[in-house]
Amino acid sequence: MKNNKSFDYEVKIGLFGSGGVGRSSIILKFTENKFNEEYSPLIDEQFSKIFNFNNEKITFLIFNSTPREEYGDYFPELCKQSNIFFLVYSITDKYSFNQILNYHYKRIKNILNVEDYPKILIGNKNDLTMKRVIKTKEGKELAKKINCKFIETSAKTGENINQLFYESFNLKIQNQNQNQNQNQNQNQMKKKKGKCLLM
Ligand SMILES: Nc1nc2c(ncn2[C@@H]2O[C@H](COP(=O)(O)OP(=O)(O)O)[C@@H](O)[C@H]2O)c(=O)[nH]1
Ligand SMILES: [Mg+2]
Repeated sequence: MKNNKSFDYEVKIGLFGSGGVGRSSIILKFTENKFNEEYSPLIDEQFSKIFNFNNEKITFLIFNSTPREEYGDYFPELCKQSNIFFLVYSITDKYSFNQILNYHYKRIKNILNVEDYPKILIGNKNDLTMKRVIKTKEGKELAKKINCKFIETSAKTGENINQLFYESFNLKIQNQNQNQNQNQNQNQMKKKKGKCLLM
């Protein structure tokens, strides 16, 4: 549903994943169409980008952080700021893949205190074919297990980067509609209950 602010839609995305999987690079590619070979593990990053899809103006607010002791734990704050969650691993790094289920997926769930939340599983560095250790099939299976879409990206070549953000917009709309339906159902239940009491 559209709102009355200066933008048509707003999608708030939080990126989660082990250090070095390419979260900053995905953001840089999407926001500036640039890629940097150097690794700079910056801490709190916030970006916004207005994007036009089919004449709809979408504002993406993007939050990124690596939880690190010395900078304090930004993870819970990041969860609360986000309404769409990107769970990112690198297809060249088994540890980062395992950490999605063992750490990121579960920790977000605990912080939000919900059964499920809107998320996309992302296997990044898809261009590094020779260094691949996580098969596409394994990514798909994990996505099924945690109930979300799966997409393989390359922040270097730009493969699937715009599609990823477009998917996040779709997910946001889906989620909004679901919440509205739930609210409507709850209101109808209340009305029905009210009627019963009058009889
Ligand atoms: N070949 C390749 N390298 C990538 C890709 N994404 C990130 N990198 C590199 O991996 C390193 C870590 O990326 P970065 O975005 O800083 O990771 P972050 O810690 O998750 O933010 C950097 O040297 C990037 O240049 C990718 O899709 N393909
Ligand atoms: Mg980074």
